[in-house]
Amino acid sequence: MSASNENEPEGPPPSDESVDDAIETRRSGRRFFLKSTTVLGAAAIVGCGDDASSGAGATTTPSGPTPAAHPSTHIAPGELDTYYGFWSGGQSGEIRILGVPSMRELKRIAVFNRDSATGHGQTDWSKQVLGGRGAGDTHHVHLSYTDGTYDGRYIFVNDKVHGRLARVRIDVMETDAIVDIPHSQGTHGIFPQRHRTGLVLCNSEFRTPIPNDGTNLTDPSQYAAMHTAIDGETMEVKWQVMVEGNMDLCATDYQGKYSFATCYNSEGGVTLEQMMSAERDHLYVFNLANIQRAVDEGRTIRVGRTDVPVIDARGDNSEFVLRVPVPKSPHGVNMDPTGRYAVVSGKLSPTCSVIDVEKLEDAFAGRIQPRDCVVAEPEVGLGPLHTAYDGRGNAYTSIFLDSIVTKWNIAKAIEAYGGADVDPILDRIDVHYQIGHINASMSETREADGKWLVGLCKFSKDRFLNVGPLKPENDQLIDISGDRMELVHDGPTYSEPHDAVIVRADLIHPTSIQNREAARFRLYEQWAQEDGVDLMRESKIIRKGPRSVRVYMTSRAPNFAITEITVKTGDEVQIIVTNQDQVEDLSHGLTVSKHDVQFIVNANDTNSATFTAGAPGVYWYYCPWFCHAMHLEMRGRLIVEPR
Ligand code: K7E
Ligand code: CUA
Repeated sequence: MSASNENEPEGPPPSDESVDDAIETRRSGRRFFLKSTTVLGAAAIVGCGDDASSGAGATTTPSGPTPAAHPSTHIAPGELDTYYGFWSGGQSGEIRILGVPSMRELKRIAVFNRDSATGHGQTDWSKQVLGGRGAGDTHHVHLSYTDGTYDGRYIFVNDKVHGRLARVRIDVMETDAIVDIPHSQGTHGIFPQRHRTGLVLCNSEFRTPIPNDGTNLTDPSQYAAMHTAIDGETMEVKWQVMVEGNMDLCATDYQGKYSFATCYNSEGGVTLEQMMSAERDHLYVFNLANIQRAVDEGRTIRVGRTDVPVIDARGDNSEFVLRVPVPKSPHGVNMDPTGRYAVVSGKLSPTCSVIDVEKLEDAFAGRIQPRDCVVAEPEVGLGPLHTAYDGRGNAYTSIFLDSIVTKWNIAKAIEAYGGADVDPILDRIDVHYQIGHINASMSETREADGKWLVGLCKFSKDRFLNVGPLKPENDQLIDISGDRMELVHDGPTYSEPHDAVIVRADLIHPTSIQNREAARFRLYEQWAQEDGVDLMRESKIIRKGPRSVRVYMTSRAPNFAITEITVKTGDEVQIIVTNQDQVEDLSHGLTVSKHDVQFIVNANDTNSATFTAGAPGVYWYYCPWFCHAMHLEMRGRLIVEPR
């Protein structure tokens, strides 16, 4: 926390206006739905644009300074942000790194996408892990933990398109492993364990026939979904628990005893009407010790052609899964920093449900009813989705339909649920517009520090220059260090960043040049050993067969060690480039004209791609990254002879 002290906001002058008055001001300025029991259907979403005309910026900060002048977000040229923000890149299939509080985008990490700049999706290694697939949809980015806080080792992220989990190494900020999750469609919520780098739990959002091999095509009552455990160290699928309902968001506790999944379709419906029909759905609580014991004892089934042990936990509560009834179509589940409370957001109910984790043991033992684990259910607004924390006992819930963030106090909510006459709602602020995820600095750790909150708004409408039918999303930064929330920055972003985590900068320590520890280096070393080549020093053209050529080539600014490569048309050509430069920020790369080959080779790095030599002719290959005054001259000729 000391890392951000120099950035302590001076804050606005205290207002005479009480918080209640301020809330009233905001209510009068716009539609206020809180006490309404009407639950809007999905169609209502499109009707929410009228907020724009209410001059929301003015009504939400009646006494605050203008955002541009707010001292706390300004990072002067040459100064560094105090937090890393790790953003999911949504349908781009990538991860983005932002500096917080400046909200400057620092980097994109290609994960499930093909990236023309780095060559991810086109280099030999990335093609292998991606299996030829270039579509990805990342929603949830979470870092590995030790003892309840980030340990700076890995980033985990889901892919909803193909049902995958990827891991990024933080030391070099590159994708390290991608795992296909068996029997899973729409892998959505994921969460790593927080006591150590143990399991990463992954939810299937879609129910499917299991196995989905064509034997059941017409009977949805037999569909099921999987809660899957992947070992965060080995990236192996350890076990799966099969449940009847679909699963949305995921969370873990701080002790390593439980994982959680919201289930919005307890009806088992396949149409919108069917999925929305029940008043109550569930929070699934998975008992990890009981599951592991059953796996160890072989009380599992095999499904389809995989070796993964599966526990069939469909139907009633059991030692494996407890179903805590919560209203209605719940979405987010977020554990508070004390580790005591899991907050489930109602989505189609204006409430959040607070689950006391300490009561779960009694519920699993049948001493209390599952519903008795709910200790508060505050009304927070219409369409609550996700909740973040400030480490001071307060929760911040994103309210999609109302386009607000509601700040509420957990202890007061519990008192109110017990009958006391207290209002747990502390503050509300307009956001622009239709907020999805929300996260606060260190909110998903024991070290939640209550400085910054980001609200990831799905629509920006009028907040930025019009750039056509697809407008940016709006990632808004809110100062939560005081009693009142202050909106301090609008951050346009591309392609739906569903979720983000904000991590103290002192916890993240990437290298400046490649350390050659990632899994892909074993591949290059294996090839070099086969060919008797010293990867770091030697350059060599080797004909491997009648139709295949392998090239080892080093680079050092501004030269490739080989400037002429002669092959025959139709040859399969593999070029392995090793960058001998050990200079920070000095990247080279390789582009082969007209052959769809382009990849980066960072300082002290190796990378490779394989392609088929085209029609006879001369093709320049060149370094695509500006590396030297003679960068444009850093090139050579691929000479393709007729066969
Ligand atoms: Cu709420 Cu995919 Cu986390 Cu989007 S999910 S908002
Ligand atoms: Cu090397 Cu440009």
